[in-house]
Formats: sequence, C-alpha cells, structure tokens
Amino acid sequence: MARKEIPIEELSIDPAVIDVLKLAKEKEYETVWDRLKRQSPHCKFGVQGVCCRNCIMGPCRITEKTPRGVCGADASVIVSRNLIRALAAGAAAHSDHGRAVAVLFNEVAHEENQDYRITDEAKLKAVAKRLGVDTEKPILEIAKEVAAQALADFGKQDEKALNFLKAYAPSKRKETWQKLEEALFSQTGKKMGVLPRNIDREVTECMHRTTMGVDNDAVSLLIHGVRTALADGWGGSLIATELQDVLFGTPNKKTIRANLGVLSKDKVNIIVHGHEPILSEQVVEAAMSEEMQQKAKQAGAKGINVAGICCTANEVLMRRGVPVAGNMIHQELAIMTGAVEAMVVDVQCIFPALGRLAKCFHTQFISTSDRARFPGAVHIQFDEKRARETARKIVETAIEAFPKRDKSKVHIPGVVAEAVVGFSVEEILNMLGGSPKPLVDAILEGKIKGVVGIVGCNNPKVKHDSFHIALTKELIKRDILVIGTGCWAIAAAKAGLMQLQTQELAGEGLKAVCKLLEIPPVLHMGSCVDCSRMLVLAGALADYLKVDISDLPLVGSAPEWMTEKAVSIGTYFVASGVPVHLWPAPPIGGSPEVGHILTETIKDLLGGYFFVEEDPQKTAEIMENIILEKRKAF
Ligand code: SF4
Ligand code: MSK
Repeated sequence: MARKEIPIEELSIDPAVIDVLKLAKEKEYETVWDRLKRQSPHCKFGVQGVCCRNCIMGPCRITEKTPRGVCGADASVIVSRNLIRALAAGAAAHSDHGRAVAVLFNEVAHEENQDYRITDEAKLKAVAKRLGVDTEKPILEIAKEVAAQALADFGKQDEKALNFLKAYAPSKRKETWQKLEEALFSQTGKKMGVLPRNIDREVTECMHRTTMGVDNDAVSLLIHGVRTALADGWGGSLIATELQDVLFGTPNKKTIRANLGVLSKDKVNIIVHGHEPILSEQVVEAAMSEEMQQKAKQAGAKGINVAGICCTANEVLMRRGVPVAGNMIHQELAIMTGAVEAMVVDVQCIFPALGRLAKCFHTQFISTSDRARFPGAVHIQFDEKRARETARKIVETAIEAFPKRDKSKVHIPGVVAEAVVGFSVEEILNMLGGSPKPLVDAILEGKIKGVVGIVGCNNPKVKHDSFHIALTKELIKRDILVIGTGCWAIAAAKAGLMQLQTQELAGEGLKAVCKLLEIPPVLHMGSCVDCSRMLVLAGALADYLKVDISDLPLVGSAPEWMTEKAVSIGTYFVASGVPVHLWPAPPIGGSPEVGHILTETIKDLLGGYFFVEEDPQKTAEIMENIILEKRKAF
C-alpha cells in the first residue's frame, strides 16, 4: 500500500521545518518526504535483509518457498553478509575521514604543509603519552611519532591490535576481547579474531568474506563485523577526533545559536555541510578575514555569515562557536530559504538532490572532494596543500552570488535557539576538577542514575526530531544524564534542550549536579566521529572504577538512524559493552537466528546488545530498567 499523504505538521516537530515545508508545497519544491512517498512501500526483501546480489547467479530473494539462493546461501548467511557489508561501508566512511586527518597531521609534523599548524600542544602531548611516545622531545618530533602510529593503524600488516585501541581502550575491556577470542576458539575450534589489526584490512576483509563462496557462517561473519566496528570506534573515528583536536583545538564550553533563523537576510550566507573540518575550518577563517568582509560589502552585503549543517556544523560549532542551520533534514530547506549564496559540501550525508534544487535559486552548490561528486554542482577541488587559496576561492564564489539573490524569494523562518555546547572529554574532566571522581560519586550516590549516549541521524520515516527530543526529555526527567553527537545533538540544540534552563526539566538529583557544574543535563559531544569521545569517557569511568564498561550504567541509542555509519557506531558500542537501542528496525528481520544473536547471544559474549523499540516513552523505561539493573551490581 502506498504511503498515505501525511499532513505537513506531522512531518517534523521543528517549527522552522514546518514553515519552509509550507513554502515548498506552495512553490512545488521537491523534498525528501516527497521522494520517500514515491518510494513507498519499500521492497519487503530489502527491509528484511534477505535480498542478495553478491554475484550474478542472482539476485536471490529468500522466501519460505525459496529458502536458499542459487549458491545455497540461507537467510542467516545473506542477512549477516548484508549487515556487515553495511557496517564495513560505515566504518570505511569514518575511517577514510580519519585517514585524511592523519595524512594532513603527518604533513604538518614534517613541515610539508604551511596552511595548517598544531594548535593544541597539550592535547598532542596527552595523545602521545597514551601511545607511549616520549613527550619531552620538541613538539614536531612528538608529532612525527604520533603520526607514524596513526598511519600504521591504517596499513600495518602484523597481527597485533591497533595502536590507538591499545592506548585508549580500558584494561578490563581489552581483557574481555582477548578472552572472547580464546573462548570462541576453544568452543568452536574456529579462529575468530575480535581485536582489529589494521583499519583498512578489517574493512577489506568484510568485503572479501561476503563475496560469493567465502564465509558462510553467520556467527563468523558477525564476529568479523564486530572486529571491523572496533577498528572504526577505537581506530578510524578516534584518530579523526584526537588529531583534529590537536590541529584545530580541543572543544570547550561555549554558547551557540541553532536553526534556520541563524541565516542572515543581509549578509552573504555560506553553509558548510558534510563531515570534515579540514576544509570548513579554512572556509570559516577565510570568511572572517577583513579582505573577504570588505569584498562582501562591495557586493552590497553587510558581511559574511557562515553556518553549518550536519556534522561539519558540529565540528565548527564545537571548536569555533559557528552557528548551526540545522541537521540532516534541513539541507534542502536551507536552500529553499532563498538566502544561501553557497552550499559547500565535502563528504557524507549530502543529498544528490541538492544540485537540482540549487538551480531554482542563485545558490552555488559547491562540491570540494574528489571522493564526492554531485550532479549540478560547481566543483572547486580542495587541496590541503593550497587550503587557504581554495577556501578564499570558495568564499569569493559565494560573494559573487550575493547580487544575484532574488529578494522576493527570501524566506528565513525566525526560529533560533541558544545552546551550550563544546563538551569534549577534556572539558568535562576540566569542569569536574580534573578527575572523573565527582561524576562517579554522583552516579554512586544515585543523583545521576546513569548515562545515555544518543547518536545519529534524521530519517524521514520517523517524524523529524520527535524521537530524539521525546526520549531525551524523558531520560533527564528520570535523572539520567544524556550525552550525544551528530544530528541528535543538533536536534537537542534546536529544541532548546542544551540551555541551562533545561536543568528545570531534569529530575532533582540530576538538576542539582547540573546546577553545581553550570551545565545543561544534555551534553553536546560533537560530530559522528566524536562518538569516540563517548567511548573515551566510558573508558575513563571504567578504568577509574577498575571495572569493565559493561559494568557501568550506560546505554546507547540511535533513535532516528539512517546511514550505514550508524550500523558501525551501534556495533562498536555493543562490542564495547553498551546495550544499544535502535529505531527504525535494522534490516535483519528475515533471519530470526541473526536477530537472536544480536539481541541475546551477544550479551554473554560482549556485555552489550541491541534492542529495538518504536515508542520513546517505552524506550526510556527500558533504558532506566537496564540502568537500575546495572546499578544493583555496581
Ligand atoms: Fe544468490 Fe548466492 Fe549469488 Fe547471493 S551469492 S546472489 S545468494 S547465488
Ligand atoms: S551527519 S551520519 S545524518 S548523524 Fe554525521 Fe547526521 Fe547521521 Fe549524517
């Protein structure tokens, strides 16, 4: 049955979105919701994960009447293969981002790039110390050794675990992974590695194992999925976060503005969208320069306004306080305001639909990465070695578009909220006086019952931001601290949940702690790769208490997820010992065996597990029960 017409008010809880959607309807601009409607109903084989097209004897679809593909693969093998292929794609996305940062950092260490520098020497020394690098040396010598270890994690060929995982994962968790490898071998007689050896290798091996006629054992496939996800969380994503902090500064507490109302009616608006701060840092820098501000004035504007969308937004708001125009679903709506001179994109979560839409306006849709091309985009190749020059060219292109703005088309919703952001692990520890003890004490005393980390996306199948916000409010009411990243964090910022006044929505215990620390009960920890910050925080608490992460009252959630990256994130949290909630349901319904492994069997192996729930209220109840159960053994 086709998806029925849903009233505009039912598509989002964000008034700015509703406002622009009404305009879209009137002007017949196409949106993500229109395309979802046309794509519905979705293919049930795809939804259940039982369609395989891994070789050309197929595609094969599993039903009761056809329980095996042409090669003989059954539903469990096909579902597992599809799942870990998605996971590998997600891990690859985060890790390719991490590689770009590691390569740039190596160039800076070797003085081969004059456009970037080491901004945060204290963070560099902290990273070096973890990696066992002598920190008494000159800064660039330390940087060279850190860079060598980071790059080795992408290319070393030995069987040892990743350098960054060994340096950052808490002791008990490393023992858990080691013991699991031994137990799997003794119970099955099959060697199944859990500890990742090399980020690229684990992704490649996922692809190899899932080709026709290689790994045809659901457990073995899923365990390799765990290994690949760990290579992302404690490898690629962590390297991205840590080295970005060294290059651009470790985030600290600051107040920012969020939602489409941050766009200016009389300035040149540049939106940076995607994921990598390497480019956006330079665009912000160039836009702030006196020369570019003057050029904008000569073009008739009052100046230049840079705002972000998606995780590029999270990167520049955490470090520089740049305002955020919205989360993933805002990308088309921002252009529809008619006030965006340039939509500058790098990689990931960028709709290919933007090219066609931008042509209805004066907006320059500028792609910048040789890995990410889009129909209808102007391509300005970003070259790290000529970063300032490229950033200036991008800003100039935006300025040149300003006089072409059609004022009659400008429609900026006056919706904006303030948010307190910038909660890196360093900033959290700093506020706690340098040690996790006050947080641990608050948890032990029950003022804070536990912590939930919420991540991820928007998905038009879910009323935009509704699950994010309802779940967050429900949790803080129950004295559960909420931390998170990605488009959830932008949703929370837009909804005003990151203001200090939100303390009043929290339970008495959490409220008292937040008042003492002058923080909201909902903490923005950054972008998608910054999910690694949550792992590091969990690791710090576990090591402080000399327990495993799975002993802590922590739960994760991806309540409006859509990307393959979320499959990897969810899996590395589960593999690190954290129960993880998902909505929408992942495409595994075609195999009860795989469902059972991921929701039950895995509990005994890793401590973490997945659960699926559609209702935010019930999700909060389940999470509280998990937390209360964990607290009993605490
Ligand atoms: Fe069909 Fe097997 Fe080929 Fe998949 S790998 S398409 S199940 S024959
Ligand atoms: S941007 S991965 S929609 S969080 Fe990281 Fe948002 Fe999800 Fe993209």
